[in-house]
Amino acid sequence: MTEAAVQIRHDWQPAEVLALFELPFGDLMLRAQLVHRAAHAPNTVQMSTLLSIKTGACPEDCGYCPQSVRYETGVANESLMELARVREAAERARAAGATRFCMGAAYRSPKARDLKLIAEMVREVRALGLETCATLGMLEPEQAQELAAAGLDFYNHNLDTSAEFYERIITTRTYQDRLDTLAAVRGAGLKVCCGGIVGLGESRGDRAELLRTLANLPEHPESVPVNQLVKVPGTPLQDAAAVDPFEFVRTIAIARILMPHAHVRLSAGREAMSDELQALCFLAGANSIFYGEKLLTTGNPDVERDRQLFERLGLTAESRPGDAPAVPASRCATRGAAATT
Ligand code: SAM
Ligand code: DTB
Ligand code: SF4
Repeated sequence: MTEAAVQIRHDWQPAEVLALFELPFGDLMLRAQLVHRAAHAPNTVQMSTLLSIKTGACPEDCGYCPQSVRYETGVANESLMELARVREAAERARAAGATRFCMGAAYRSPKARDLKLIAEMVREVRALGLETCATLGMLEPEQAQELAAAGLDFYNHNLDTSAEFYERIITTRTYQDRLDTLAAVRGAGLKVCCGGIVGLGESRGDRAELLRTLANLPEHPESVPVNQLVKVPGTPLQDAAAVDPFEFVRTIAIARILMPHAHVRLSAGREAMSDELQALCFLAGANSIFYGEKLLTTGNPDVERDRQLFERLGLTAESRPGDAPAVPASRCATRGAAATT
């Protein structure tokens, strides 16, 4: 029965996704759990730490973002961080237990000179044994290839919301620009991290369309961050209406059902969530978090609160790929032998 729960499809229809949103909550949670348990170890959570390597003064007008130059949000602008400081932050993240280090920059797209410096950062972070992720705005295919050559594992670029609602939130780049960047990232052989935000004033239909667009990409993103809007004073969305927390959980559950093998990340917004709400998100199939007390410019639960939450829920951190065998030891021997022949 659980095997049948996992369907890898790229032809989801709008009505099918909306029908999932309209299921009784318990029925939806059961479906999400069946998919989750068939596709993943049920109680492990992947942990990524974020670092803003270039902060503020972004020319884009994303209505949710504290780093846009257009809004007075009190974020201090900082130029590209020095390599040594990035390495130190990555070492701290690793020591705290993160397995992936995500470097974010407030760019529309990276300039050639900066991309070279960031490629260096990727090499250094990778040498520490961490997975690497970057989010630098739009990329051309050659830029994606340059990052891949430096050993970048993942590139984060979100669709944020449905194509239709998108232009109410961002006017300085199009939905198609985002899809083109995702194609460039895939084309370079990078893993894709792509998701969106709940709470922008979008409808349930928009949430359904976001998830449908993600699932109907030629390949499912390996990582799907589901952010709850962090309402930052000074941004156009500072007073956006809160979304029913159960609707947020439903969004996670449907991301899990539509993209069975993806890591679905319970992303921004955790600081404002109760432990109980986070637990429901994990039950719905979330199996990744941002770990460490800061996102890019806003807060995140501190490490101690997360440690306690994991302990109370019986969750453990997912090990770094290659660190510990994901298959029983008996089968590892065969694998090892095969690798030497
Ligand atoms: N500048 C790059 C870009 O936009 O592609 C990379 C960094 S940008 C901050 C990465 C993502 O963070 C956005 O696409 C958005 O989904 C998310 N984000 C930004 N501000 C947020 C907020 N206030 N609440 C929730 N998510 C947010
Ligand atoms: C993503 O989906 N969420 C992260 C990451 N990708 C780069 C960013 C969240 C940012 C929240 C607002 C801030 O801290 O500035
Ligand atoms: Fe700039 Fe990214 Fe923020 Fe948009 S989300 S304003 S592109 S930093």
